[in-house]
Amino acid sequence: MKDAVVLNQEETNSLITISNPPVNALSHEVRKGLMKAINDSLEDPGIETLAIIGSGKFFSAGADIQEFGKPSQGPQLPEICNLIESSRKPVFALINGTALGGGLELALSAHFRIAVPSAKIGLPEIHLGLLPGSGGTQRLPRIIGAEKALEMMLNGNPVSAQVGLSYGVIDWVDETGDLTVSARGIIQEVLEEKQSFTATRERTEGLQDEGGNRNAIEDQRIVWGKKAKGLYSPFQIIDCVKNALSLPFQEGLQFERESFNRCLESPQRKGLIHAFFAERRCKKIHEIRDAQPRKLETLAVLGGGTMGGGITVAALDAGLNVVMIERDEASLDKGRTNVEKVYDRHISKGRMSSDEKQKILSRYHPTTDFEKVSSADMVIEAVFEEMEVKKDVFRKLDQCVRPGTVLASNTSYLDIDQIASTTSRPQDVLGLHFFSPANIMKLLEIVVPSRLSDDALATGFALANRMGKVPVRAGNSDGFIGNRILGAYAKVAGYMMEDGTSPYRIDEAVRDFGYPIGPFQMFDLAGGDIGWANRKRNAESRDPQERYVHVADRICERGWFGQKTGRGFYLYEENSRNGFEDPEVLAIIDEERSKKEIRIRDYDPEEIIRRYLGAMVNEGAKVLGEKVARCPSDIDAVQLYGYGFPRFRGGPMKYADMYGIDRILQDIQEFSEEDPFFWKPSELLQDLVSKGQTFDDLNLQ
Ligand code: 3H9
Repeated sequence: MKDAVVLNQEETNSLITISNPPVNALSHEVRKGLMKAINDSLEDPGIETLAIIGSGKFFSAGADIQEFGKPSQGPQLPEICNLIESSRKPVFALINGTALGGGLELALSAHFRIAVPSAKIGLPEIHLGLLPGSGGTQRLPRIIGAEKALEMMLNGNPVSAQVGLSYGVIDWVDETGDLTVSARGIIQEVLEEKQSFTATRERTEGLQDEGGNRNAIEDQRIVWGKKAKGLYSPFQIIDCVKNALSLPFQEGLQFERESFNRCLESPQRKGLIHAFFAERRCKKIHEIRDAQPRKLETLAVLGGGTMGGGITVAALDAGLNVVMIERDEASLDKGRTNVEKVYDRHISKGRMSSDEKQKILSRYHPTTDFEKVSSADMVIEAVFEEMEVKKDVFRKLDQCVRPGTVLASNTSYLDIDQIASTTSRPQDVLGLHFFSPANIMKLLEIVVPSRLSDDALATGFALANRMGKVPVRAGNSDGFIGNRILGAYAKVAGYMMEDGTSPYRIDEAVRDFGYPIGPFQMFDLAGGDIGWANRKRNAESRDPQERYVHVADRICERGWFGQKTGRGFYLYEENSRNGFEDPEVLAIIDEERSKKEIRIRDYDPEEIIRRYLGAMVNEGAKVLGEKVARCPSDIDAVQLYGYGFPRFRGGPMKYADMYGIDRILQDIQEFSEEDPFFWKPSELLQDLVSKGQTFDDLNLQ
């Protein structure tokens, strides 16, 4: 095994290289190596200076987040940072690329920082439910003041080397193209001029503007008071920075350590780190490991409606040529408008110039000529969600496209095998379920019918990658992963409403759990007519044992389809998305309850969540048992990126593990006494409980 830290003596300088691909995470091996290399260099009388650099494109992406939650092994990063800072020999951080989290904290404890122009520096711990825990909350404000330090820690986004230079975090940006050579010059100058160097803990530039610092703390408290939505670590960060301004360094450091440990133990940290790995795991698809994606330069999109327009923008933004095909000029005009208005909005917000828009649109080719599909490497059909309509389109495509063209259906529910069977090339046909607005929503379900070839599947994943989507492999089952699970918890929301709980209280409980909106707000946003049409379509095949709530139908019968008609479960003022409670809706619900002589039960928020999540997890386990999803964390990724599940809870399957899957099963068994048809416990869930396992045990490594 190669050493994780390599020490090279260059005349009187020790060059210490972190070499832990792919991102130089500060694992136990790296920490051990750093400690030894630094101590050796400090003890060596022939060494006058130390320089720390990363191998490859990263300085370091910070602590090894795989280690969190496992027993920790020394030396710890704070010790290493303290050792660097207290060195009598000047230490230089040579930031050769991205420096994040503990990586930047390592650099902050050095006496000088030299960065390449492409370097990015940041403190993203907040995204993992953590705070910079190696002195970052204490050192950074001493250099750049509370306002900018809080900005970096609370938005968690990295800044460029130039911005770092303007803040004073970076001392030099190397423009020569050879960081180690120019560093040698700088190190020499520091030595020759016998420049004094100050430990970061002794620096005071950032502490001068006491009033400004105090205001920054108070401002952020107000901002996060409004937007935290249950998040824990932002307030811990603010407290740490406040203490950096008022406490002696050692005490501030101690406070930071205790706060960091609290965050580390919190369920939010567990949920957020699970989400981080879930997002990456879903891209590792065993069956296409050796497959080559097909060529993908030109995409044809059939349909210029909301979905077709969004997909077109996503593809243009990914650098592809897009042929948009509509059946007549009027529809094509609407398609054009759907695409252009996205870029016009960017222009009006100052995010894009007209020239940039024109440049992007030069790759956009709207047409009514269906034959133009022959120029495409891939076709995505986004026409009306109706099996016969889709089948017709695929029959036509089969006649017109070149051999090897990948054919995708953007459908939310329909059977892709049936669609594929209308062509002579089922190996080229797959499902791509985009979420609206398709240019913004990150989730893409990639639906795999039985005869799909590996390279066509690899092309689907390659498209997702170019578009910056989170792709989740889904089996070909009604509603795939996401809409199938949605079907279950939407039903339970309806049951609770009919049982006696106001839809507005249900929405409130779901929001308090961490969702941006509740289920009834979501129905109004999506448009009640779509679900209504679906229910009517499925009416005949519905099992008579299934409980059916008529309230949504009664609302739709009045033409109240949600936001777009100004009325649904909520009442909307003109051009407003904020709905008000509607007494007439409550009256409709009451009437339905009386018809069925329902014994009224007003569930409290805890009970609402028990039922809502119970239904979600049970259906998730069924989806898993039927192999529609590969592993539990794929289901989590779907819910996180497509349905607004609160990220800090990690996703429904992670939530179930943390809540206890035995408790989930008990809940389901309790509810099944009222409605055994709906609350049938998943076999897989029962199996896991009986074996004492968790969903996490089923996650692919
Ligand atoms: C911290 O530092 C705490 C300290 O304040 C206090 C400590 C006491 N550890 O994303 P990619 C893996 S908290 C372990 O696909 P990209 C990742 O899983 C940490 N592994 O590439 C993937 O593995 P695989 C603060 C990590 O180029 C591979 O590297 N730091 C870590 O699109 C490539 O990743 C952060 O929060 C890690 N820290 O993006 C940074 N980072 O190939 C989190 C990555 O097996 N990381 N991996 O799937 C990121 O934001 C992005 O990964 C990064 C690279 C921008 C670095």
